[in-house]
Amino acid sequence: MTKTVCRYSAVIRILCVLLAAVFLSGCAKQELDEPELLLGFSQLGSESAWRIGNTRDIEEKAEQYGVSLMLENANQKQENQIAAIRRFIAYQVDVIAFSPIVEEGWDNVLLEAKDAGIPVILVDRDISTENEDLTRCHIGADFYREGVEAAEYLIRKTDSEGMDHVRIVEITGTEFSTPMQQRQAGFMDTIRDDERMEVMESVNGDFLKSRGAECMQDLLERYGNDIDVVFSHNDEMTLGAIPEIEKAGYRPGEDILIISIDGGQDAIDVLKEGKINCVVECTPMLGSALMETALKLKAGEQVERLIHPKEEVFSDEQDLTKIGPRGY
Ligand code: GYE
Repeated sequence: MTKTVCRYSAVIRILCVLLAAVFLSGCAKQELDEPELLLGFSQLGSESAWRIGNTRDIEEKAEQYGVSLMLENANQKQENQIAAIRRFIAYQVDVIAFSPIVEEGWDNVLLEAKDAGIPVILVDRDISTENEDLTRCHIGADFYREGVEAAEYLIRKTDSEGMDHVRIVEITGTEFSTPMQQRQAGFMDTIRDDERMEVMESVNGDFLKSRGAECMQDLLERYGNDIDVVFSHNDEMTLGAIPEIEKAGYRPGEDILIISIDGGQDAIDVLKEGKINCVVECTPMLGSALMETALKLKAGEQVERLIHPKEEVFSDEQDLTKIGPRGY
């Protein structure tokens, strides 16, 4: 009888040990599976190949870095972005990132994030605020430099073609956005002292292909043969404008010089065909820098205040066969 009890208790002890082992290994697994970081990201929309490439890159890099991503697309509306940031705060994400569609109007919601102790990263575009503490870091291109590069290309081209009067039309991006303001400022500041340059008109194309086409149609109707150069703030609007130039009987890249910004695959293909003269690169591949910065913030480490990716200029001055696939 005693022997049987002993044997039972030994079996029970072994079972308990096994159960504990299973339970503990379950816990350890759960710990491993739990993401290190929950990141809320508000994307501003999907207006261009650049934006779509940017969203895809952020999704892919989140996966690679083991970051759990809550992604919301604001469909070009600031109020949607503000609502998304409020949802991220309510959800108590570890870090918030967003690409602000315009520069003004963020202070209130960012104060709420600050009060909740959630660090905020600006991706791509910047904001305008008196209170620098509302965000921790900005990861995005140097848009002013892009405008300067576009103008410097034009000055070199003007020299090499021996043009003495250059009449320019500018198709700008979304009003009050950082790239629109900075690209324009960089371009204007660089051509200002060059007496050959005349900007006949700046029109707003909102970074959209359809608007680029409409703007170009209208500009051609009003200025026709007088247009020497189109400076367009992104590839999408450029790709909308080119067929309109052809329909009006001009050769883009020859009769009218075309300068664009972004460097997506479609625009690079058209550059290779000779219908665009220069594309200043603006890379949408900001995902790795975003994940690394967010992980550092979660770990309580210091981060750089401003991170500019390295970018190039592609133009008819180079051997274009060397440009590799763009990935967006
Ligand atoms: O150039 C344009 C896009 O903010 C840099 O937004 C970005 C701009 C980009 O839609 O294509």
